[in-house]
Amino acid sequence: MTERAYIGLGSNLASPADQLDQALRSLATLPATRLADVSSFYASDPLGPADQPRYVNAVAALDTDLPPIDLLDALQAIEHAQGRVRERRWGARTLDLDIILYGDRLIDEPRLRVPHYHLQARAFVLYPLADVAPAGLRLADGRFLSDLLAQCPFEGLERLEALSPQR
Ligand code: ROI
Repeated sequence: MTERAYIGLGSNLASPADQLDQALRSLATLPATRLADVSSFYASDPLGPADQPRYVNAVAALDTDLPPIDLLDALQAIEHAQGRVRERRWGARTLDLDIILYGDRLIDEPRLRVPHYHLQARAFVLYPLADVAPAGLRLADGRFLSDLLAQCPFEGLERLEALSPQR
């Protein structure tokens, strides 16, 4: 069955916006998957150690027949193909691809937790997600995206008009 999955993209090394563009091209060629929509790109202050560059973040909407773990494997392959390095926990990285939501499933497995952990505290996930999610989106755990947005200020975030994909 085809499911709508939302993927968070983040980078703060090696030309972050280019990393996201490359990742989006790869997402568009995943098997059994259609890249349905892409949010604006946002510059964001780092969560974690402050002595690292600002991030560029976005969210992509996929319509996919890949089961969640297969999708996770595919995302990790893209991260590795783009030479992902991560210097330390919560430190700088070339590319992060996270499954934020997968249909209306709740997943709690060692490798994968959906909805994504700490979603509610991360403006750099919530605001791009709101760009591509339907109005009134309700998460599998019952929370409404609109409520999470209302409780998470648009802080340290900057929409990158010029770099964002044409929508
Ligand atoms: N901070 C921001 N702003 N954006 C991210 O994508 C991001 N990813 C991370 C940590 C290190 C937690 N901080 C981040 O993994």
